[in-house]
Amino acid sequence: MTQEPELVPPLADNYSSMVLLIDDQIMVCEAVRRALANEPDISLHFCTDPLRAMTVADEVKPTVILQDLVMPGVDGLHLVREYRKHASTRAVPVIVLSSKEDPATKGEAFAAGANDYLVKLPDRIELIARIRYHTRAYLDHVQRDAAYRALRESQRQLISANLELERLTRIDGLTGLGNRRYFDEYLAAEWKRAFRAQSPLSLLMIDADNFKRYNDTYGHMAGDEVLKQIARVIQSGSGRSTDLAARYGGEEFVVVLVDTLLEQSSAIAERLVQGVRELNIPHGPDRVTISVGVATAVPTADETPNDFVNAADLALFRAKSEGRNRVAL
Ligand code: GH3
Ligand code: MG
Ligand code: MG
Ligand code: MG
Repeated sequence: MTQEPELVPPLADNYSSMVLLIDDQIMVCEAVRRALANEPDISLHFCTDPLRAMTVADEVKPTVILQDLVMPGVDGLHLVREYRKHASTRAVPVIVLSSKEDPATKGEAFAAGANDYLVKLPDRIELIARIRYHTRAYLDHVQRDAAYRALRESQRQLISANLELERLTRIDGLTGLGNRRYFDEYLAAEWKRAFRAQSPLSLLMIDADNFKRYNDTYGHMAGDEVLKQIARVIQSGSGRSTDLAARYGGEEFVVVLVDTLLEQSSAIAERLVQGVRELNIPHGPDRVTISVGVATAVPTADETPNDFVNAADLALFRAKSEGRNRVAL
């Protein structure tokens, strides 16, 4: 018995071919089976019912589809187009296997999405070579695709981790409000914006009253809980999403109100004072309260955000010296 020459050597293990043959003629299936019988790296699954082609392709997960054109009830080209539409078969190489030899039919097959075209019955060596070639191309593609997806996924994770990290650098750990650093940045930016637009900017400087005594009486932990509750009042009471509420430090908070006049800002400040009072947190014979200093300015060229903070601080000092639990302008 003479050994046929092997033009293309079998592929390595990871390149095993799974061939799905769709052909209504059992004779063709039998011939292809015989042609591939001695190739350990090539498995064959055939289906003589073209109506089941998509279902079988889904199950078999072929690395190559051998597709007949003329079949009862279904046009082979229609099937090729269907493979291209479904996720599971979109990239699977399709070799059209037909007895038609005219260029027009071949052109139509390629236009429908076929990757190759063989005239029945093809030479055994050519058939095997093309199956291996397309399997390799397909599996390489699948691998690259998976690697690409993994890369995209890890990039996505990195980006969201960075966003989270950036968010954390702006947040006060105890209260969840903005932190001092974020406040400084935010105020500087809004100050510039208000200067350009010549619009009013307001600042509330908020300080918990007699808080040292609160800690001394109830403990630092209880004090922290109170600060959280005060922060919640400030957060929900300061209104629009463009306003920033932040912890300035210790038991002091700030609210930046953009495009807000003195009258509106002092009304907001009054609401915050009332809101904290209405928490009804016992503080000795009294309740926990806050004092608020309000400053409003249309920025000028020779003023700085620092001057603005000092103005609000001065107002806060007045609120304290006038008896606490109040707003001062
Ligand atoms: P005033 O009404 O004049 O503001 O009196 P005060 O006692 O609040 O003022 P002072 O600045 O003398 O003290 C602030 C106190 O706030 C000191 C400290 O015990 C307390 N404090 C500052 N930061 C924190 C904090 O993060 N947690 C707690 N529990 N207490 C804090
Ligand atoms: Mg046929
Ligand atoms: Mg203080
Ligand atoms: Mg205080």
